Amino acid sequence: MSVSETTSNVDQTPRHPIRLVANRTGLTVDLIRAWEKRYHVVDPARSETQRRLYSDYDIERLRLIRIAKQAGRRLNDVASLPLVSLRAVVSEESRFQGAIEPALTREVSWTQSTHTLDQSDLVDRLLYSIAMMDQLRFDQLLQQALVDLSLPDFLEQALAPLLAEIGEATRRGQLRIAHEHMATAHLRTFLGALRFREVFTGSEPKIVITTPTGQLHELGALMIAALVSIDGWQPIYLGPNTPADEIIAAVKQSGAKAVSLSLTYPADDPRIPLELTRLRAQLSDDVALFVGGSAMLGHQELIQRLGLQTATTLDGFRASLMQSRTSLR
Ligand code: B12
Repeated sequence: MSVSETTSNVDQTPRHPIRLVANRTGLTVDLIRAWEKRYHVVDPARSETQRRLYSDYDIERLRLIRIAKQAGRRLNDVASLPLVSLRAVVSEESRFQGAIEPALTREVSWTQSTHTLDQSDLVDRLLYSIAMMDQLRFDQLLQQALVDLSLPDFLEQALAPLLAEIGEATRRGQLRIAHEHMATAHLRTFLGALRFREVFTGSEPKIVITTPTGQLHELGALMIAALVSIDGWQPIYLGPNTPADEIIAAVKQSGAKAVSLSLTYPADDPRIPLELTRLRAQLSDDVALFVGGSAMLGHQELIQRLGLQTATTLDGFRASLMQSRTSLR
């Protein structure tokens, strides 16, 4: 055993049965036994009844060796490496493997170090909980992040990059459609609840928030709905895919002073210019019309021509919204 092995801070008390080890490492019981016999990857203790007993240290070794093997390493080459070298191998591989493996390695070290969230790899840990289909953990991480971060930082630094990573990982086949659906279904309710976290008196100016006809991605709009509440606006969230005439009706009935539209996909839907033009023409001049989202970029000329308000960052959006509020007085 090398020096780094003896100084490793991972608990070496033998206490876990092989089934638990299989669950935690993603290996089958048979494979664990075979790796022990053939490659001596771990050397479990025995209980009084001769059952194998593994430590946290064994579990971490097995998890890291599994990742290294998946990345293409030969078991013979990694089986006897000390923990510190295994971590180095896996972290080297993770730079080439994309989102999921770094999440896995960081989760391993996180579980053993501290339970305080470290913002720098929050996105990876969220991603990891999704990859493990662990909705409870996903929710806990989101709740904790909201304690650690302001709402704007939570949205911009955690959620927006997380959604981009989910999109990429799904496209690359590292996450399944089911993972993406689990995450977005959860975020819909999670973000939805944030809209009413602030105390409202009922006298706040109102803003109608939605996405236009054909735009089914709604998380951007939900992020906006959560955000405006902290600046003293009362959000009226219509859900996605709302025709211009219905948005107009909602504004008239509620007396809203602003509308926010999120465009995500598809960017080239010919209905977008028609709906935006109709909205601007039918809404009274004192109703501010905001447009944002990743698919907005292709419509700059139209946005300028119609005099719509826009922003590329959430901070920029808040600043413009603040201005609209001042002009209401
Ligand atoms: C969640 C998701 C889904 C969910 C949507 C669930 C739901 N109820 O919303 C589901 C699984 C249903 C889905 C389906 C599809 N999706 Co999808 N999806 C995503 C994902 C992962 C997140 C989308 C999201 O909500 N983004 C919203 C926010 C976070 O991003 P944003 O628009 O950039 O907004 C930011 C700012 O602009 C700002 N903002 C937002 N609104 C506003 C408004 C104002 C006024 C302002 C100022 C700012 C602002 O706030 C945000 C944070 O900074 C993205 C990945 C990604 N990179 O976004 C893919 C993604 C958008 N989807 C994509 C695709 C291709 C699809 C499908 C065609 C997949 C398929 N083969 O079926 C379908 C199409 C469905 C349809 N007909 O529209 C592609 C689009 C590619 C493209 N641009 O051409 C993406 C980019 C994934 C990818 N990398 O390929 N998807």
